[in-house]
Amino acid sequence: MAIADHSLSIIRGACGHDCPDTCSWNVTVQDGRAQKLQGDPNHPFTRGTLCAKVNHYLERVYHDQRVSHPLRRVGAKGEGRFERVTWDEALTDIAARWMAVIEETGAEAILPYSSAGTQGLIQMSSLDRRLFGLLGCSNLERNICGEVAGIGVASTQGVGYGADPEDLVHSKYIVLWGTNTIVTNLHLWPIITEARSRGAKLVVIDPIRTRTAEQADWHLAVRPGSDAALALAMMHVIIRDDLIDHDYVERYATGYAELVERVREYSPEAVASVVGLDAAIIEQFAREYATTAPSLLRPLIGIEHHRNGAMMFRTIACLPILIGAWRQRGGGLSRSTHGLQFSTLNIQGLLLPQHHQPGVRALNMRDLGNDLCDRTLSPPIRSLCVYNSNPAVSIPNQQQIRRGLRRDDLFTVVHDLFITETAKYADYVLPATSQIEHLDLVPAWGHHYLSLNRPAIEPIGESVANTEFFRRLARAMGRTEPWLFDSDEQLIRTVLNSQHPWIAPITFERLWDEGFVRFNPERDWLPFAEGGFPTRSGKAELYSSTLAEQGLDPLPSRGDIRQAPAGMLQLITGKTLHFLNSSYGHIERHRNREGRLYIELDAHDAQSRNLIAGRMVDVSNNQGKITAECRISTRVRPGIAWMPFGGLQDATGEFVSANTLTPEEPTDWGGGSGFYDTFVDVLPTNGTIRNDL
Ligand SMILES: Nc1nc2c(c(=O)[nH]1)N[C@H]1C(S)=C(S)[C@@H](COP(=O)(O)OP(=O)(O)OC[C@H]3O[C@@H](n4cnc5c(=O)[nH]c(N)nc54)[C@H](O)[C@@H]3O)O[C@H]1N2
Ligand SMILES: Nc1nc2c(c(=O)[nH]1)N[C@H]1C(S)=C(S)[C@@H](COP(=O)(O)OP(=O)(O)OC[C@H]3O[C@@H](n4cnc5c(=O)[nH]c(N)nc54)[C@H](O)[C@@H]3O)O[C@H]1N2
Ligand code: SF4
Ligand SMILES: [Mo]
Repeated sequence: MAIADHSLSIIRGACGHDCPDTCSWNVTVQDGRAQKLQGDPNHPFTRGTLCAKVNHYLERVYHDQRVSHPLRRVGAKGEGRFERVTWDEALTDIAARWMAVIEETGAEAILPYSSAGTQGLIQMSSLDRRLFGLLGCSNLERNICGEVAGIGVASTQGVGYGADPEDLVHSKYIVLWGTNTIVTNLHLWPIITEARSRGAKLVVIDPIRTRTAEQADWHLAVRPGSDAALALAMMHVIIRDDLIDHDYVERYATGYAELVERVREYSPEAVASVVGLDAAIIEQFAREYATTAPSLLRPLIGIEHHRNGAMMFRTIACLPILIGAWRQRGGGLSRSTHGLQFSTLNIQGLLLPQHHQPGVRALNMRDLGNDLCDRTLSPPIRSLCVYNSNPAVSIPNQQQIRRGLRRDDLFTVVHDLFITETAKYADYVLPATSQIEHLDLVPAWGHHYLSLNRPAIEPIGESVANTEFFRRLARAMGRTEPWLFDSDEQLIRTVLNSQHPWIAPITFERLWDEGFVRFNPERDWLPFAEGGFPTRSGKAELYSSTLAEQGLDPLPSRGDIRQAPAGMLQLITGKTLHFLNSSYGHIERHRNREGRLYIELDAHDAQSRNLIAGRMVDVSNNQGKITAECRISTRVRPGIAWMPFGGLQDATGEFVSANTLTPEEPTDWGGGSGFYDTFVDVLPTNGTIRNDL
């Protein structure tokens, strides 16, 4: 008789959520069940702590609402009623329907729809891209997060990344520019705290007095979308007062003379009302920034969600060049490390683009609602395969998305851990594994460590990892190409098989033993201390001929700053402490912490609309309407309202998303979404209020 193994084992892993921190963790397992999940104290960046969400990750893993076997719809679309089926039944039907679609209208009528629900590399993008690429399904432009910021910065400095975030510890002047670090990038905070203990000043630029702004030495509550105007006024002061590093600019930048002309009109007085700060404050900020060394700018993603998002990032990126801040450790600009990590890995080997069908159309993920409802689209979208994303919550123009998802002639397949708002509309819901049930390689966008996530427990029920889901689909469709069936370990070994000097010493075995490895071993690395900007001119482009060729403004500019129509408020819909994007909203602990759906606004704005704190209000525009609890605070600038993004129950008990109110309008370039340029009326509501939520 076999003796049961009651011994404890500790398995190393890493968080796969869409978050810059990529924390390392240890999972304690006994009798096949995970007992504890704790931060790994050995990780130099995440240092043994997790966060308000993932401290309770095992509740998510073992949640009784986990989808544990394949489900087929029995109710109406959106109702969320399903019956249990076998994997074989589901796969046979999906394969048959897809082959019929391909036969009748071509594979472009199938749209794979995914985001970064897990940002582990092979579960995010590997066999899915190979299979859908081979079939010739529509491509998806995944531009909802980070693309605009990256491309905006790159139009100035050639790439979207900058200084190593760990180098912030050497800074003497840190500007958190439209990023709520304590909520969204928690593990950077101890580094900032250490820099402050060594004398650094912390400035936060945000229209909202966030948790991070509250902790700052100086909070500049700018008007939304005005950051490029602020940066131009700073450049005006820097040039006027000759705080320029002329040697750096002459050697490593191009377009200085044109920039001097451009910023002439942007005096602090001229932009004060646009930016919403006194001219004297702008003067002081510009001078402090330019005369304290090393000074470092830290934008992350947040401000790309404006219509002038790319231009704001491009313009901000000009500042460190003018003052030569790149020369010093702890100086320059530090944002996502995503591009740096990806440029060292063998991504082509993972995706195998040589096997994809050529000339296939690409649809932007932002436009899902209109694309689903567009009967003139040729071919129309006849099937949707959703994984790693929850568009019925996170994408603008919700009403239109839901109208599209309700279409009787749309065949929708969703692979997720839970019956998400999107899954409620699916014909099939298939069970996905959590991070402690599958293997993955996890790059980070907030630091320079690459982590291996080892599975700690067997998959719950009949759930399968994304890679296995796509192997099964390929088999059901009769495909036999061996590279559609590579194992998870093979895929990771492929992506590590790169000649880049920074990655070359990292092997699968080393990651298995050590859990994480610093991918950039050069501790003294400074990206642009001696120029080396990888632009077309080889210099930092204060004037960009590439932008000119695209019909865009070649010089930094304030961009198109949207103004609220009379009587309306600008609605910013952001991230919260206890949710991770559209995730965690259905879990009691997290929902209780965030409370009922609310909108927060300034006392004068509330008074002039007869709004009372704690009462329900109707928040509406021509996109739709949401009923939310009114909160009145001094955190938000007059003229602005703030509402959490992600799933919360409204006054009627429905899960609603702030994206009911956001339009699909694109950013200036980079293909993103101007979510935060949303304008709403807020009025008292007479609707019924449920108090038992
Ligand atoms: N109004 C407004 N809208 C926004 C934003 C905002 O600030 N305001 N932010 C935008 C941004 S920056 C982003 S990144 C998006 C994010 O929006 P979403 O894409 O909705 O992000 P997540 O909640 O991270 O993940 C989506 C889904 O992936 C699932 N998932 C997790 N792991 C796996 C897995 O291994 N396999 C499978 N198949 N599924 C998995 C999760 O359960 C979840 O349902 O939202 C955007 N939308
Ligand atoms: N707890 C938690 N952490 C998360 C997430 C989450 O949902 N919850 N999501 C993750 C994801 S996907 C991402 S992309 C990152 C995003 O992380 P961040 O880049 O920090 O992004 P946001 O929270 O979208 O926006 C940051 C701040 O920008 C401010 N802001 C809005 N408009 C403007 C403006 O015009 N100018 C200025 N200066 N500020 C403005 C907002 O008020 C907000 O406080 O966070 C990640 N981390
Ligand atoms: S969500 Fe972010 S902060 Fe929380 S554990 Fe995961 S990587 Fe760390
Ligand atoms: Mo994001």
